[in-house]
Parts: sequence; C-alpha cells; structure tokens
Amino acid sequence: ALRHHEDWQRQWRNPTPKPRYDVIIVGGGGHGLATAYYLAKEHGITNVAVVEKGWLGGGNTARNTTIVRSNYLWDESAALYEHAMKLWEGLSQDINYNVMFSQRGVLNLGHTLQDMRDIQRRVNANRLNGIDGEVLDAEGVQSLVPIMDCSKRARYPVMGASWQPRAGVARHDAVAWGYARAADALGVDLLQNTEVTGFKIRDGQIQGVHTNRGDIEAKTVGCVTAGNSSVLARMAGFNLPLESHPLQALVSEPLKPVLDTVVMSNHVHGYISQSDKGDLVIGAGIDGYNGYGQRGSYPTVEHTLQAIVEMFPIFSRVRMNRQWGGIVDTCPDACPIISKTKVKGLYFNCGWGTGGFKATPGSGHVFAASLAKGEMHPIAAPFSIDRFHSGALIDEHGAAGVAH
Ligand code: FAD
Ligand code: PYC
Repeated sequence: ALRHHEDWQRQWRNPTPKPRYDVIIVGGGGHGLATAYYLAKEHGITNVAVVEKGWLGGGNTARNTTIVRSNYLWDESAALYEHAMKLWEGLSQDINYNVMFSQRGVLNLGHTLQDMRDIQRRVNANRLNGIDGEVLDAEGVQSLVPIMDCSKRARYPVMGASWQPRAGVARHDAVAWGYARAADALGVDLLQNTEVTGFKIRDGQIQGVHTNRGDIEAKTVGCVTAGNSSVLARMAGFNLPLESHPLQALVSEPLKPVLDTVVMSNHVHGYISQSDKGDLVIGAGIDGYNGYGQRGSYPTVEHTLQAIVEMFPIFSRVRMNRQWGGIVDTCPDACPIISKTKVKGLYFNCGWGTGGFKATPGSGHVFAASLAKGEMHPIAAPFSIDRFHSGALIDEHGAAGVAH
C-alpha cells in the first residue's frame, strides 16, 4: 500500500540561514514553533528564524504523555493554562492541521482526606476562574472508569477525584509539525541541525547568536530550549533557578479500547491514558538526579508500573513496547519563567518542567506578543524571573500532578 505514498510535498522549506533576522527563536519544540507562528500571524513579523540543534519537535514535545488540562490553583497559572486551553479548542482549524485534540477528560485522584481537601480547594478555585471542574466521590470515579480498582481493598483506596471534562490529550508530533508548516507558510525560516553555541552581546544589548553554521544577527532573541535553558542562560552570562532532570514515559503494546479518559494519581504516583493506536501511555515522576541524558533509571520504571498495576490490576500482564526520557527544566515553584533578562532584547521562556505540553499554544501566543511589543503580555508578566527576587512565587506543586 505504501507504493503510492511518494512524491509528497515537503511540509516546510529547508532554507539557508540569512545573515540577519528581526527575531530569532532558539529551540524548535512546540513552544518555539508556536511563538514563531503567532509572531508571523498575529503581529506581521515574518522575518523570523527558528534555530533548532536537532530536528523540529525532537525534544520534550515529542516525548511527553500529551496530557492537556487547565485546572491549576492560583489565578496567574489558571489564566495562563486556560488561555492555552481555549487556543487548543480551535487549534486544528487555525493551523489547518489535525492535532487530534481529544477532550476526553482528566481525573486527578485523591487517596487521602488531605488529597480530597486539596482537590476541593482547587476545584473551587478553578470554578471561580470560570474553569470547568467537578469533585467526584469514589463511586463517581468508578462509573467513569469501570476497569479501575476503586475498592476498599487497595493499598491506598481511591476516595474521589477532581474531574475536568474539557481536559484531554493531543497528538504531540502533530502539534510541532502543524505549527512548523503554518509558520513556514507565513515566511518563517526553520533552521534544523543548527545549534546555538553562544550569544553576541554588545553594551548589554543582544546582537545575535553564534551557531555551528555561523553567526546570525537579530536584535530580539527568544530562548525556548526546555531542558537546556540553564545551559543557554550561562552562555549569556547569568544563572536561572532551574534543575534539569530526566522524566520518563513508556507505552504498551496496542490494546483494544479499554480506557477512554485520562487518569492521574499523585499519591500512588502514575498517570495513564490510551492512545488512538491503542497503546497505554504511561508516566510518573522525574528521576531524582540532574542530567541531560534522554533516558532514565530502572527504579523509576518499576515504581511507575507498580502504581499503574495497583490502580489497574487488569493491566498486570500487558507488555510494554517502548520506554524513553526527556529532559525537563523544573523551577522551585513548579511554574514557568516567561521573562525579559538583564540582556536587552534577550528573552527566556522555560521552566515548564513536567507540565508544559498543555501550555504550548498559550505559551507561544503570549511570548510572541511580548517579543513583538517589547513588553511582557499581561498573562506572562507574573512569570518573570523577578519573582525569585521579590518572593512573589506562584506555588503550583499541588496542581503539577507530577511529583518533583
Ligand atoms: P522541547 O520540545 O524540548 O523544545 C526545546 C528545543 O530546544 C529542543 O528541540 C532542543 O533540541 C532545542 N535546543 C536545546 N538547546 C539548543 C541549542 N543550544 N540550540 C538550538 N536548539 C536547542 N507536559 C504536559 O503538559 N503534559 C504531559 O502529559 C507531559 N508529559 C511529559 C512526559 C515526559 C516523559 C516529558 C519528558 C515531559 C512531559 N511534559 C508534559 C512536559 C512537556 O513535554 C514540556 O514541558 C514541553 O514539551 C516543553 O516544550 P518545549 O517546546 O519548550 O520543549
Ligand atoms: O502536567 O498534566 C501534567 C502532566 C502529566 C504528565 C506529565 N505532566
């Protein structure tokens, strides 16, 4: 059948770097590509390069477990993630690319009284912010997910959950490819295999980047390099309060449809959904050590699968097909940094840690507006680096859903 799959059009050009652009985006993951797209589409800035050391979407964008939700506790993060959710809801039409956004709902389970109190508080806060959410008891959870062990026999019996019906999953590769194709069509140059090795800075103002393919000039540079952000910051002469850790995921052999929603438990600590291909998509917490290897350690895999089998004894004999890791940049308050820096014209968008996939459209949208205007978008402003000096942290460890 594949015989007829030939002479396909390229989805994007493979241009030679120009000597200078209006804006350079470093990092061709979902966030960087979305930024470039919105710069071109919403602000008419098309003389833009996305500089990517590997291939587009080859970082965390293509390695995550694709969970999308906006049920964060604090007003600042609720605004950011709900902005993204609204963009997700029209994204396939906007970029004319099927990102397979499936609003199948997300459950965040509670296994203790304190879990349930935190869930109540978060759902109340969400509803005050106009974000959908319900608190379910164990029976409500069981009726949504009949194959889960919600009995009292479990080591940590399920007491209930928060339920966000508009949450769900999306096809991660398609998000990167869709934004890439749409940005390219508007004139953005996507430069793959182009690694930024340093910054050109004169009198405190960014002048451009050094790369393995030569220097490229721009008076505005946005770094969206996820797990490598602190490395890039050091090249520019400052430190970021980030730790880079591996985060693993694994998928099973394909199964018939058995799970039509997303289940996350921060207490027994695992999360699971079933992809349209039928694989179970599974993850848990970060590996405890710092590192840049895109793999992880065996104890984490074992811990993850213990949690899954505890919640879903029915999966105990399912075989796992593939396992991998990505490098996530975790911030002390489990919130991103979207910020100007002490170098004029150099901006960073990073620190999304274990939870940035869901934010991809919103992050790109507010970052593009900030780069275009030279002033941080109001939704991005609270996520400035300055909060680590002022103390105005936004602690989202409870809503992060993944322990770190
Ligand atoms: P990336 O896709 O990593 O893009 C950064 C890019 O920068 C990379 O392509 C990299 O090659 C490039 N780069 C780095 N250094 C340089 C350089 N010097 N020069 C040029 N380019 C450079 N989030 C959720 O919301 N839901 C989930 O279910 C979820 N699950 C996850 C599961 C796993 C296993 C992992 C690893 C992450 C998960 N996340 C999840 C987090 C999410 O994937 C990330 O927060 C998000 O993808 C970050 O997006 P990005 O575009 O900034 O990063
Ligand atoms: O932030 O929802 C999330 C998440 C799920 C898996 C990893 N991160």
